[in-house]
Amino acid sequence: MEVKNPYLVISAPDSKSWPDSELPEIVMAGRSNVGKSSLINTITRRKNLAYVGNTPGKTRLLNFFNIDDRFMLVDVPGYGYANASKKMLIQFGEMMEEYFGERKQKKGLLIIVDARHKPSEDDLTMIEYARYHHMKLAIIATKVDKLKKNEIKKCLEKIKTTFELTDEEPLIAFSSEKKQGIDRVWQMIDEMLEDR
Ligand SMILES: Nc1nc2c(ncn2[C@@H]2O[C@H](COP(=O)(O)OP(=O)(O)O)[C@@H](O)[C@H]2O)c(=O)[nH]1
Ligand SMILES: [Mg+2]
Repeated sequence: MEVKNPYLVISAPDSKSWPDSELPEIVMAGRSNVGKSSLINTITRRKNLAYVGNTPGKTRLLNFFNIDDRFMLVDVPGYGYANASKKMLIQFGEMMEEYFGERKQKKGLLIIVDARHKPSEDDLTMIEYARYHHMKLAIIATKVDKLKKNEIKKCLEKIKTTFELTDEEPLIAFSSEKKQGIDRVWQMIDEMLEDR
């Protein structure tokens, strides 16, 4: 997949600002610092489409990227950083409940995890949203370049069992550093967009 003209439509602070668009939407979520912005830049082959290394948790915004008028990539703010206030956690939960509950265009959820670590409670909450709303979903385990060859299989297995992934819920090994897994991510997005 070659992306020609991706652009940020809006960083939406609330549902009133969600784009007035019929395009199908693919949601990307993950802990802050997991490598989500890098992944967005890597699969679109842009350096700065998604800002890398921004202050974790500073923003509570849903970023809507228009990908060649084909679909919207919805970048969820990184969750799970240490000093999040209770109020922010509640706001985040409400925002996601509203999005998953109301947004008809949602087609699939990609949850980004660090290949080296066991998924967090927040990651598990995220996968439950998708299952509850019968969305297609996939897990992307990124930063696999940080693992030794003989560790990769074991780490992926741990992620699979923690999420209790079914055969319909793929796990994709990825590295922005090594540009690994790009084709599989696009394959997954295409499948999600073809659905219905
Ligand atoms: N080694 C390695 N580092 C990565 C990879 N992806 C992201 N990083 C680094 O992880 C940090 C956080 O990345 P970022 O994309 O900003 O994470 P975000 O907070 O999830 O958007 C940065 O220092 C990136 O350079 C990867 O695939 N491999
Ligand atoms: Mg980011």
